[in-house]
Amino acid sequence: MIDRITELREQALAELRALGRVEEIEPWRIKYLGKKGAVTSILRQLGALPPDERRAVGQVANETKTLLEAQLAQKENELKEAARAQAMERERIDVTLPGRPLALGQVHPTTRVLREILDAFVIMGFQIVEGPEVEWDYYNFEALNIPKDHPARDMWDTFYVSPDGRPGEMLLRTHTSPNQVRVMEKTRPPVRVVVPGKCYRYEAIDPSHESMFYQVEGLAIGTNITFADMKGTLSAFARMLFGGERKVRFRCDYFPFVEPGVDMSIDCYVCKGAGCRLCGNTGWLEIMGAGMVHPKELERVGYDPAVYTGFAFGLGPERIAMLKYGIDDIRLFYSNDLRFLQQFR
Ligand code: FA5
Repeated sequence: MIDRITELREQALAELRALGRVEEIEPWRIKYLGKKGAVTSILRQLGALPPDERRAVGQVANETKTLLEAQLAQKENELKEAARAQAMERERIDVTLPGRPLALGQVHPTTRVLREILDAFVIMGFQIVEGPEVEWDYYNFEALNIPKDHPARDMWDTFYVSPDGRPGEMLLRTHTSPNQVRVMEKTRPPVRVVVPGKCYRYEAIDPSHESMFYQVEGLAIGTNITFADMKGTLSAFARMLFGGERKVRFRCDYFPFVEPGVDMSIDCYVCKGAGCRLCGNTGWLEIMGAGMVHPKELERVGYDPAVYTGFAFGLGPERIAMLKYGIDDIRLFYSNDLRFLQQFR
């Protein structure tokens, strides 16, 4: 019997030594020390032995049990420690490795120029306000002296939305000019505002025309505001954006909501007016439409045209950006080509 126990002990110890993972411990314990384990069943059989043999066998069996329990505890600790060390090794961080560079975004060229434009007018005392992109026909056309049959509607054709019961009366605004009316309806003079925002047109898209583009509208109303004030303000703006030596030119133009109306150009800063590719050999670059606010528009919002006068202007930031950065195709702005966008850091 004692030989059997000794053999069993050696077998159990050999198997225990061979264990390599914490999860293998429990099956081993059940096999030898569990309720129905090999050592436990020997201890159970002790009662059936003759008394003199029972003492000697009992001592060996109990010693074996104690030894195996102690060895089990030690092995369990060793395996747990090894598992912890392995986990640490797996999760080790090499703090000397160089970091992965983060991809930094940058401001879109339109936003960049938009900010420059707005800054220039804010310096001159204008406030920035915004208006809706989805607009009533009334504000986009009617209130700007463009009734339903007016030919100007052809050059400002747009996308219509049809709210219930009012088809054809709501549209995507074709310019920021509706905000002249919206601002005047809400405030009393003096008014000095610039209104940036997106505009939409049913456009044959080409290198200088998009169907979605930005505009900045400007409006100044007060007493004694003259055409000379408009020229002075817009010239100062052009020089802030394009350099102090810029010459400016105002030519007659027609917009139904101003009288007189003008288009404003700067002398071409590439050829200094001599004529080149950028200015189409004219020596001039057109940058905005402007004019003195039409008395009928003032009357419509309850401003007395005998007391109040003012000027308005509208310009396209993409076109300004094209001039500033030598961009030859407006379609590049919104085609999401990173090779283009990443040049504006
Ligand atoms: C207007 O939209 C007038 N509301 C401007 C104005 C305001 C005149 C106040 C007088 C007083 P125009 O259609 O010319 O005018 O557009 C003004 C500017 O918007 C253009 O000079 C151009 O820079 C930009 N623009 C117009 N159409 C497009 C287009 N399809 N794509 C890109 N930019 C455009």
